[in-house]
Amino acid sequence: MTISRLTLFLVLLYIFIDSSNSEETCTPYGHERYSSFINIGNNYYNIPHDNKTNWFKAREICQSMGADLATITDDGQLTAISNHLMSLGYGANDWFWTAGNDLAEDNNFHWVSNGERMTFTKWSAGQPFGGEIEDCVHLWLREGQFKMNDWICKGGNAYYICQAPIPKTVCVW
Ligand SMILES: [Ca+2]
Ligand SMILES: [Ca+2]
Repeated sequence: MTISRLTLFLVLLYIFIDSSNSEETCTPYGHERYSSFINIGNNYYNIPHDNKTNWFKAREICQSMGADLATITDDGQLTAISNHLMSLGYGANDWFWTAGNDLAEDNNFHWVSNGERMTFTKWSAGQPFGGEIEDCVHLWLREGQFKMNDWICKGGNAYYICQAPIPKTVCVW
């Protein structure tokens, strides 16, 4: 009896591992591939390298992963993200959306992910300077580090940083 239970356990374990690794589980939903959130600093991020879009669409994509645009609340986290992006070869022309915005009230920046005010900011020189035209915050490489800039939410296409509370792997298009 013990052996047959062990066999049953191993079979179920095999099925579980097989289904979690199989590419087939992505297919029924029309997704193309798996993509993992990786640990950077104290959080988990997914930074698609093959897609640029506007801020709203970027948020939709992050939310479809059970995540949201990145909420960067201290200098250590920004530095970790910045170092990661630079290690991948991203430079001055690669911009990355975050959850930061002043859509509701000009020059009063909040994180759309949790509704909290942006108490930590690290603007690049001369920013924010977008008034009512530039309301969404992205990172760009300025003065040797990825820093913040307000930019046109719907007019501009950029990469985006999705953040999840736990490590996970998701199906993406
Ligand atoms: Ca603004
Ligand atoms: Ca700006």
